[in-house]
Amino acid sequence: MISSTQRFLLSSVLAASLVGGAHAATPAPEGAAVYFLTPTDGQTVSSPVTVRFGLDGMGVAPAGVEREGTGHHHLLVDVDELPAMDQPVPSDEHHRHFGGGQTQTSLELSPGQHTLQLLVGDHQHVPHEPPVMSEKITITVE
Ligand SMILES: [Cu+2]
Repeated sequence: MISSTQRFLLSSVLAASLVGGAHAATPAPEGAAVYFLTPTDGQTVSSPVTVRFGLDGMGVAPAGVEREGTGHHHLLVDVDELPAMDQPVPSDEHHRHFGGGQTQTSLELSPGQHTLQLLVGDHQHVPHEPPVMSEKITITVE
């Protein structure tokens, strides 16, 4: 975890590096946080897994709707290397978009260990600045 001071410094550096660039990142509301309501880290579950997304300090809006202080959820499944934070989140079986504004899903997973992580994207599926991202949790599917 990084402190809010580090976060602020990081934001400033990133913001400065964007000055003059064509792309302006969507700012994350101060204190915004995303996390898993279910399942919890280390939990053993059976498939399909009900995954519930928790979001504090900002709102959910469908993809394509530009509204300050909002975004939509992306669920990263078994992703080791995070996607680029200045581009739209990829869309494939490892990067699931919830562009309708959904806050939960039913996920089919094979038996064994899997990792899950949440990443909020703006109206264009691009992470906020700084990114609003959950911890990565590991679950075991029976
Ligand atoms: Cu998206």
